[in-house]
Amino acid sequence: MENKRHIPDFFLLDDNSPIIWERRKAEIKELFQNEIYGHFPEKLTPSIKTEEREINFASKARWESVYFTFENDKGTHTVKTDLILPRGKTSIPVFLSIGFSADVPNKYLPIEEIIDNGFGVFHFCYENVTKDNNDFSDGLASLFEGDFGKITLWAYMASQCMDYLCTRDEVDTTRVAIIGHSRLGKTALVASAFDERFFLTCSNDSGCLGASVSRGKVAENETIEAITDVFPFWFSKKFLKYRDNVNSLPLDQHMLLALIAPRHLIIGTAKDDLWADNEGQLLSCTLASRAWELYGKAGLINDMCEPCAPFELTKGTVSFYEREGSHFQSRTDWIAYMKKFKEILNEA
Ligand code: GTR
Repeated sequence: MENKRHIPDFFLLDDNSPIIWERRKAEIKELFQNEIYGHFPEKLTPSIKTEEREINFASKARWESVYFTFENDKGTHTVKTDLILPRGKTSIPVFLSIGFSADVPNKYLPIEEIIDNGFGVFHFCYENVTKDNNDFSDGLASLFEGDFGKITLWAYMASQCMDYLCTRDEVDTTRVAIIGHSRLGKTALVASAFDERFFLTCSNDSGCLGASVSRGKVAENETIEAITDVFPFWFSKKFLKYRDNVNSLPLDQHMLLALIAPRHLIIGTAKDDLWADNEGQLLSCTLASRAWELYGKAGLINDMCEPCAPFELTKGTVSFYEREGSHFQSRTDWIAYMKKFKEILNEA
């Protein structure tokens, strides 16, 4: 796909050596934290309590609520999460789901279907971490000082969940997929960019400041100005200086995707979701693919059409797809993600 939006070359590599790329990656992580999302707070070690739930999906699964209690000299905060694992299985690949609802299942999370496909689910509701508003005295935010946005805190929790999964013998911790929709699709990307333990990243309809490039938006697309009008607290305070000056950003969103290389990445989009700028998300995948090539892998292979046929994920380690319909994390999306996850597992 042609770089019609003239996105500058933020890779800035003298040559294609992986060592130079690793060094540049560290700089890019700094830039994302300094300029857009804010800094990840210090890592706390939570105390964990688990509670077995009676409902067990027709005895096919074990459901435990897992409570993470974080504590430091500023206070304490507990986050409830839910772990549902197919019963009697070992080496279970798991979806770590960052969700809008604490309910299990919920409209975005068809637990039984996921279990039936052989996957476990570890789920947390983002507002159990910290509320989706400007109040930084709430939840986990109250334990830390510094300039971080709420997306960073939700991503911080995802890493904590990964730590916990590593303590579970039934889980294949080398096969954990992180998934989120919309603002939580942005969060899934940030979490995976900063935590290389995620094997697969499924970012659903993430759009502006998620998978889509920030430059070259048209009237129907969400811009930095529009998003920071309503959700300034998702980002660092420093980010506001780019509101009407997108071209001065020292990077663009494809570099966030590039940080996920050489791992598996799926960018899911919905045809009617003009706000999310699907062309900008496809361009992002195209430009980011250079990072996969640095590891000797194909990133996006888009040999179908642009965008690809509905319900078909493109081949390659970076998969893009555009389904019919509007902004939603639908069963159609889940089916596509699970199919791809299985394909990857079978290749290994
Ligand atoms: C919109 C926001 C989008 C997207 C969405 C959501 O209003 O502007 O960037 O994240 O919310 O999270 O539902």
